[in-house]
Amino acid sequence: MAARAANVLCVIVGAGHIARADSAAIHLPPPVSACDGQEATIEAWLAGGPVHRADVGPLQFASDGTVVFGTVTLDDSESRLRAAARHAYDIIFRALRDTPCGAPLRFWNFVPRINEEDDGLERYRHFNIGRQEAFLAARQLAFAGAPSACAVGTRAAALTIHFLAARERPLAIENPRQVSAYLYPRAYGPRSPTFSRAALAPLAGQPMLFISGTASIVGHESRHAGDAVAQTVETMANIDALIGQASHVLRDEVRGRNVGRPLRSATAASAANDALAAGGGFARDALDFTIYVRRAEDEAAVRATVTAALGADSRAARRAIYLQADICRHELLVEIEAVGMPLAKQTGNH
Ligand code: 3EB
Repeated sequence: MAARAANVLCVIVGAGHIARADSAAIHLPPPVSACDGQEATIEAWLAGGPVHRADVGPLQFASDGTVVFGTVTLDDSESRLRAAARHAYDIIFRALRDTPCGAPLRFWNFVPRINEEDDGLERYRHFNIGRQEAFLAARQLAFAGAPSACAVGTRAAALTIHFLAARERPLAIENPRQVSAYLYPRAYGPRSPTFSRAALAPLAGQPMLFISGTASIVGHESRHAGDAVAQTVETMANIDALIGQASHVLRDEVRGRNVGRPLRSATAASAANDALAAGGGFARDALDFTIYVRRAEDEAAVRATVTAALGADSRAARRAIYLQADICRHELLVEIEAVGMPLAKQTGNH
């Protein structure tokens, strides 16, 4: 991390690793625990310029004027989770409306008791109802073009949502092996999840790829119930499909084939151009992976499988972080997300 403390948007780090307190950065405890018990830095986002804070009510908000990191925590024990999700996203979208960085890129959702039922419906499905309602009410893209996201369980008592937003809408990317989550059939809940499989956004002058929480799902069905290793292999196949699709979209962006999509812009095109001129395209080894494992006892086997897929000596394998968390479908044991720049030119922004 070469940036000065003043340019830190946010640091998510365990107790005992408290970062410098002399900046405007948001400091957050991790909403989920590391599998190895080492509460090292889980996430850190840097900005290109001086960061200012603009907290509103329960929302903490840090920005350099080109990118925003925000977080909101809402107790959902009194009100229902559906209402808490709706309220949290209402607050976020209202705050974004008042900044030049109104385009959400990436959401991280941490949901208490995610697989338990309230009133006969799984809490993740209640969450999906509140989230989609808020997107529609705020006229945010809830289907094609939605930001990327993950949603996992947390042992914390409160619903916690982190997000990044920027000036331009990201380019949304879907996975050819999977039905878009926003088009899932009703069997998975009354309202579909609101996220794209990945999002591509120009940040720091380069296209940054945000791969959403990805699991062992083909079409819309879970695969390999009960088998954490087979789920990991399937999930990595989904990640590879997304990386391929993202490189494809990047090339199309440069060739101007995305004209008419809401996402095209001069800066996005020029950032994509620079990346391709430098021989870029996305590749596993240029990404930072976070792996969520439901059962602590599966961690060693999941880690071995991910390490083999990434290459034992690879940068990506060395940098991967393993966290223990419940996943959004009870049969899913592993969820993986990844973020990074194209291969040729990378900067440490994570
Ligand atoms: C969310 O924001 C994303 O349905 O394929 C994680 C992993 C998530 C897999 C899927 C959804 C899926 O709801 C949660």
